[in-house]
Amino acid sequence: MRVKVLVARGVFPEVLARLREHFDVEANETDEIWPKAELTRRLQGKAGAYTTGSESIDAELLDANPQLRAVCNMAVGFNNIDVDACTARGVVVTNTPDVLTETTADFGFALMMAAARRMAEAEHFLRAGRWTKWSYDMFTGSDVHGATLGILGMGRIGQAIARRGALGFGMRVIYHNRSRLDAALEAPLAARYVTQEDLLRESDHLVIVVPYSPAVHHAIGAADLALMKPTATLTNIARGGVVDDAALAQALRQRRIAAAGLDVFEGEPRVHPDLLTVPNVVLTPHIASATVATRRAMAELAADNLIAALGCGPRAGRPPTPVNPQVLAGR
Ligand code: 8YV
Repeated sequence: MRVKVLVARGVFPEVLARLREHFDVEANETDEIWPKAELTRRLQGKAGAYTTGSESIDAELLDANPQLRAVCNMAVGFNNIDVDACTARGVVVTNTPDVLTETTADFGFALMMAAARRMAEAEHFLRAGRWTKWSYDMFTGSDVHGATLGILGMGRIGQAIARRGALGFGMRVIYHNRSRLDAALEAPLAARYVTQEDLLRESDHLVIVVPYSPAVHHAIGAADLALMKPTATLTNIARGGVVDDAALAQALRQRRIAAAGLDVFEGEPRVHPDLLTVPNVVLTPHIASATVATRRAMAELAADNLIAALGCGPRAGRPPTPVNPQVLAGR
């Protein structure tokens, strides 16, 4: 009998076809997000789950599906998965690092620039037919080149954004991270490690790229925003919940900071209603990794992981990017 797997969301047909070479695949034909009870039910009898950030994999779901051996997420982030609960039950978890780093950094930089130069606000003004004349101070924003770029979360994507800022735009780079980078990584960017408080105080453009965990929930709240320069921008491409969206909307409305760029939201796809009515924020629907090439690479890597994690293909037993490799060692 063939091993059964569940593909929880829509994915490239070629990737589904490749999975079907190895497994009996139940695919989500409609791409609706299945409620937890339905996801739990559909996982019955499945050895593997191909998931995205929209599916929550917790202890209760795992206990209802003790046959599950692999959860392969088509995302670098895996805060939708209780990894400890998976590890305790011998379920290998995989993610899709590296393949999206440069694409996501491009988008983070673009969103930061759009916020600094007020692009969305200006575009809405033009589309609304309100552009009747040029004026010296129309949509004046702040410079990106030569400014201080602050990065919260200096992992792979954070470093890629820092490279763009330092090498392409002559920015001074400061960062805060759980741990300081090796000097060899800091040196080419002249990146300076600072406390989170100094990061907030000194940044002209703050970009948030820290992975979500309960420890960083509302890491940026009202008191933190109050430390920022009134001319500063804040860009969040990490996860909703790292920033207190209600506090951010208030800071934007009161012009306590100049502008923001947000690709991720608390409770997305819902967006805090106050963010929808403040003009000085650029809002995008969680698309930082969305180029055709990168989404393909992510989908293929998640498939490679699932195939290998379930003992098939050339890397049988050795998925390329496990999050909890200790599970594999114990098999
Ligand atoms: C995904 C992301 O598009 O990789 C991540 O962690 O946030 C995005 O690239 C999203 O999570 C869908 O799985």
